[in-house]
Amino acid sequence: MIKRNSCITNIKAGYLFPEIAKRRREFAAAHPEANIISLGVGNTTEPIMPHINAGLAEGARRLGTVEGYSGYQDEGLLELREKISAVFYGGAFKANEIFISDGAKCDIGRLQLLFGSGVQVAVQDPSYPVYVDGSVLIGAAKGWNGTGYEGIVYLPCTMANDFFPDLSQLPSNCLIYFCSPNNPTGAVAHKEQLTALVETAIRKKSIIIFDAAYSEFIRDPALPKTIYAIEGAKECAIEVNSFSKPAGFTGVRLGWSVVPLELKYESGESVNADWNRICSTIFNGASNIAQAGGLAALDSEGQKEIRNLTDFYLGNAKLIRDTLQKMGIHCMGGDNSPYIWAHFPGRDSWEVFSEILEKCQVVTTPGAGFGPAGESFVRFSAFGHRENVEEACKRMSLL
Ligand code: PGU
Repeated sequence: MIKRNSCITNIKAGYLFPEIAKRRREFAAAHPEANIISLGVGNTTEPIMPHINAGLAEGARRLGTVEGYSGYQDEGLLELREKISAVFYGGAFKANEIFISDGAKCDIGRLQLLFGSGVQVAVQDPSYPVYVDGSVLIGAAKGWNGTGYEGIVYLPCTMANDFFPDLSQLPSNCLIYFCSPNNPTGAVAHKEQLTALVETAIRKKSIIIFDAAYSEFIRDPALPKTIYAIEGAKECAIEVNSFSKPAGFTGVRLGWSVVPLELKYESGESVNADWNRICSTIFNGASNIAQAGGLAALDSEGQKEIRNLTDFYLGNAKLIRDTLQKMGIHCMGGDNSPYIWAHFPGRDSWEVFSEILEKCQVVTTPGAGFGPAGESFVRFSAFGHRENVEEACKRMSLL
């Protein structure tokens, strides 16, 4: 028989969020009377707003007409790529530098095909699990050594360094995953920090994959919403982003990646050309209905709806943060990000997860699931109906 892919054998545990769902199911089975509230996985809960929803509906309607019908569109609708460049990057990119995807997670997985199994990967620790697990799946990271995977450089982001890594630890010629606003810590890197990141990447001949999936939650105008706000970033960074969280498209599936024409490998060859080759080979584009919704999300009415929706989730985040702070729990995030990163000094994060589930019937995400430096933290997600968030806060404050 064919042997199992050894990269899959190297994966230590199941993907974090299904594991949490499993523990929730087990708890529900043992306590059928419990009214469980999830502040665990960052999954949107509010209906898609009317103007954006009308865009989706109109996209579906047009497919049923001769004039409006469309089929494959490999790199995505030209109009959508141009609009993304205009709305998010002040027109700094040509349409052929913007690739429409079915979401940031899917692109994060595919992007590693550009660099293969020989690349050294560095991640913020803690980080969104897909960066590390995706690296293991492609063979860039190897076996589990008890605290982390061999081949991954973990850059601790802790209270001691204000959740920004020590860049002197960054190896040369590596792929750096960087997420801001950060999942899970909620920290948002400021301009000087991102400038240092870009300068270090250029000096160390490395490439950044910048995950900006939560950029629309930034309210402080001094905080950069994109890595391309930093001079030099076009030479060293790919950016992934998504309509999932700001427009409620977690189930619709629409995102994009920016691969600048200036970005080159050591050999001088174009990363953009290879990404085009990969996408046209193993990805046939995002749904054209989703893209019609994306266009509606980017006009002025859609932008207002995004602002309202992200304001709503930020309102939830404030409720959670205020509750935890009143309880004397030190926490980060929740002001320019939908995640609150709460510290339980000296505690095992899975144990805290279980305690909150048992005593409050509230699901969270244990910090250790995001990397070794996540131990003794728990992540609270602000995605939820307001009445559920209020009820969860009420139960927690009685703890
Ligand atoms: N990037 C970051 C940093 C994320 O936190 C998430 C979702 C994504 C990308 C996914 O974006 P899509 O465009 O929808 O693909 N993180 C959530 C959901 C869990 C998951 O497995 O994606 C979370 O709870 O962390």
